[in-house]
Amino acid sequence: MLITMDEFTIQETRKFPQATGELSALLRDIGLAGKIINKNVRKAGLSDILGQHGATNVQGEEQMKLDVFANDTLINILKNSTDCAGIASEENDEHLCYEDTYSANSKYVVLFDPLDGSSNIDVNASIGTIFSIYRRVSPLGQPCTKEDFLQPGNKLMAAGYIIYGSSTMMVYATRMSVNGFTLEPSIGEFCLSHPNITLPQNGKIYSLNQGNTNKYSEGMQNFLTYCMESKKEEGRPYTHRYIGSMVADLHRTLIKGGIFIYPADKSNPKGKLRLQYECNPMTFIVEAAGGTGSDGQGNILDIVPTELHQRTPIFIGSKNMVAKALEFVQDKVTA
Ligand code: AHM
Ligand code: MG
Repeated sequence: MLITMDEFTIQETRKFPQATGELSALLRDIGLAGKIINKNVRKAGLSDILGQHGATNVQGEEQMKLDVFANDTLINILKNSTDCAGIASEENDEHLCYEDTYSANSKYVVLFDPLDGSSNIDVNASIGTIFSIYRRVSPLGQPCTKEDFLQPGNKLMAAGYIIYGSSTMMVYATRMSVNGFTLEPSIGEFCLSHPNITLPQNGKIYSLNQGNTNKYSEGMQNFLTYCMESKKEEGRPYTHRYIGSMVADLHRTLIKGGIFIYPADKSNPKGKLRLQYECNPMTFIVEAAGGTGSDGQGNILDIVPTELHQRTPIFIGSKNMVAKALEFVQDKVTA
């Protein structure tokens, strides 16, 4: 029998008598935004016919770039939801507080990357929305503050992503578990398809932009040599897979095991990916599934952010593979 994401979330919430249902409501709102974004992502290849960004279609609607559309959709749905005090988005320079009375009294803030991997739209590869939910630290009844968004990942209440792939899935994690829900298009509901996702401790896939090898540190280059070395009894050489869309690469890592790396390199001494919008939520999900995430020195989730858009190197995935990579790069993460 199908269990919808809403049914599942409510059942889980009932296990905690003190729960108010606000977190479930937020997850439902993010799921709704995901369905609306999905509807437009599915039409992306028709943009030449429907009109490019800025053009007006036959219904008189202005066509928007998909990442702008995704950002606006999340901002508006969370504003209307009244369960969210404010948001921060990879697309906006500053955080945004919802100042109506309901929102000001709500205890959660949401951070998101509305459409990650958007350079993959042109080639019809998977892209995704990544989100994080924190309990605010500012007093209820007042507008949220920047401090609410500068909390370390170890304070996350929930995090997840929606992947617009060969099917559309929403995966979210709480401290208890990670569960995946596939969109059933005929009823427009996310339905439980991947209960209790657990990441294998070992993996055979390494995932990174190998084209950047010359820019990597010596430790990273030695790790790549280790991955490619022939040692049949240890399952090497490993397989290399890289889509260049973090949600897609992490989704595969979560299901099959492996390691995903975006290290520091000569062009990006702090790495490329964003701590709050990409690395924290993904590490929270992967940890809840039994894996781990590091910046090369320590756990990603322990980094106390100082800026909204800060970047970090990331080594994330199966515990044993991450530990092995760190043996090569520890103390040598800067290229
Ligand atoms: P974006 O937020 O501008 O889409 O960039 C993030 C993306 C990730 O999805 C992906 O892991 C990474 O950039 C790929 O970068 P590169 O092309 O340097 O390998
Ligand atoms: Mg991104």
